[in-house]
Amino acid sequence: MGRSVVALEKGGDVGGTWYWNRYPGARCDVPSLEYSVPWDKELEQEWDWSERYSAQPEILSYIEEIARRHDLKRDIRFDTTVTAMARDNARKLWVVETEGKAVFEAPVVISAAGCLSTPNLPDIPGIETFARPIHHTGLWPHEPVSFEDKRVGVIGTGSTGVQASTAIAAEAGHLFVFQRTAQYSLPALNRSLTSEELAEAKADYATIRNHQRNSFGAAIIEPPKAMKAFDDNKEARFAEYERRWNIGRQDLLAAYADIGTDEQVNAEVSEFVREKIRGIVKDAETAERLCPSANPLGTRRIIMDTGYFEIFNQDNVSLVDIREDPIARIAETGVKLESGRYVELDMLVVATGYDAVTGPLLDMNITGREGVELAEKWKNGPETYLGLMMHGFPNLFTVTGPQSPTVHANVIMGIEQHVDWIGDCLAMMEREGIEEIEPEHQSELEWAKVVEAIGSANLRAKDTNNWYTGGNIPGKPRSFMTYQGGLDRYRAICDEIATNSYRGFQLSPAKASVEA
Ligand code: N01
Repeated sequence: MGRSVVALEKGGDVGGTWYWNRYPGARCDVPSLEYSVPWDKELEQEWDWSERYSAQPEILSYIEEIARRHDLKRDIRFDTTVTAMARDNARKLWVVETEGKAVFEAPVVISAAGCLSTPNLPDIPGIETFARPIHHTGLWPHEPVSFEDKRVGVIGTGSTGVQASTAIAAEAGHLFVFQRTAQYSLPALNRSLTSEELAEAKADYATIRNHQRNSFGAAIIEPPKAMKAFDDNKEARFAEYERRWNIGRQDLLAAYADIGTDEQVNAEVSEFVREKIRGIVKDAETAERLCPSANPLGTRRIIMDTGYFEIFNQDNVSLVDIREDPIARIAETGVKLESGRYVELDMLVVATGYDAVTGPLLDMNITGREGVELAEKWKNGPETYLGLMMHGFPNLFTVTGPQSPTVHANVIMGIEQHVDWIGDCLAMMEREGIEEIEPEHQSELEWAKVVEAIGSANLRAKDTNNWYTGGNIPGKPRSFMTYQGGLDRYRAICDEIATNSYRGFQLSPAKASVEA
């Protein structure tokens, strides 16, 4: 677009989530052929993904290659953390302060700070006294970490804890998995990609992209059977669950459209998954503890694993059920449970997730027009229009912001939609002589109703103890932080609003153009 741009990046290099998350076993749970940028047709043809689900090092080198091909690093200031940002009303500029570095000024700021990038460091009594190595998965060291002959504890059994535990179990002297809530996980069935598969995708990438852009989750997944689950007979239903379990994607969740909305249907599929766990884990007591029951299947981000439940058949792996026997405190050399049991550890891995979606924005201490603080505006939960902009914060755009689809769709395709929309908006502003754009407050209230209506219709609304609602962070207000209506529908809404003269936004002409 011929703009002058500077990108401020907290990390020491490109990669974002794939720069920080170097923990063992870190892998994408979206198929590699779909988890790639759709806008570089040469790279699409030249890059050969090695596995069905790529591991972190391969994705990081892919991102490195994008930066190299497009000479992106010259515009990025690495190791630059934004500490505060305020709108200077008089000069119509954002003034962006950074830790120990320069102050930057820009009429427009686009936050691409991510939605899972502010690590949640758990407030477990005594955690600061642990005197042996301790690593949060999202802040993993760049140097190799050896688990050999070590007693390693992993706290957390979300997507990250499951991946890390599976990899650490292969090396550690003994692994202790501290589980507070048992979770559903489906087999990823990861494997090498064949040259035929790569060739087939490359021959018709347009079809893959077209499907991604026009589908709910930007994912290639089998559509649900065209009937309510209980209108199908039991034998056919279980055959369908079994078939989808064996695909190695998230297809099981979509076997019937009412799995996400009908409690009884969901209960049947949840039990199907529990039976699978019981079939894998040999010790019946351990299997039962691993069986999720606190929430319906799919209300939390589904986990895709590569042999997770199987590790509990190894002699060097123990499950520590901290729902039944909670952690009392962490001491210098291990974890003390309320029962008095002491688990001595050489290393602690903290896989406790993120202050998701709003955390990265609030971390930047943003003050809008007339001194309004974002933290104050969002004290009861995020208020946005389309998850793209906030009233009172002119010319501040957010990518994968709260109340946008975020991780409910392949995030690369979600980012593409946001960036294209923002790019078109900036082009419109230039063309029309608009100096500032911001949504009306009323538009935010109406968007919140849309987000809530869709969210309430899903069983997810019944499970508020996870990052989708802010329930994973003590004291964080609970709200529907994501738009759950699908990327295809979301795209149509955003496009319609742009086509209708950016309905719901205030557009302020530049002074010069007013005078003209
Ligand atoms: O975090 P989580 P994550 N004491 O919040 C436990 C994406 N992702 O990093 O359930 C003890 O899901 C907590 O327990 P509970 C993906 O979108 C993608 O695993 O609250 N335990 C839970 O078990 C995912 O959803 C990939 O009872 C505590 C765990 O920590 C998102 O990132 C890979 C605790 C946190 O689970 C976040 O996943 C990895 C405490 N004080 C992640 N506090 C891909 O493959 C928290 N826990 C692309």
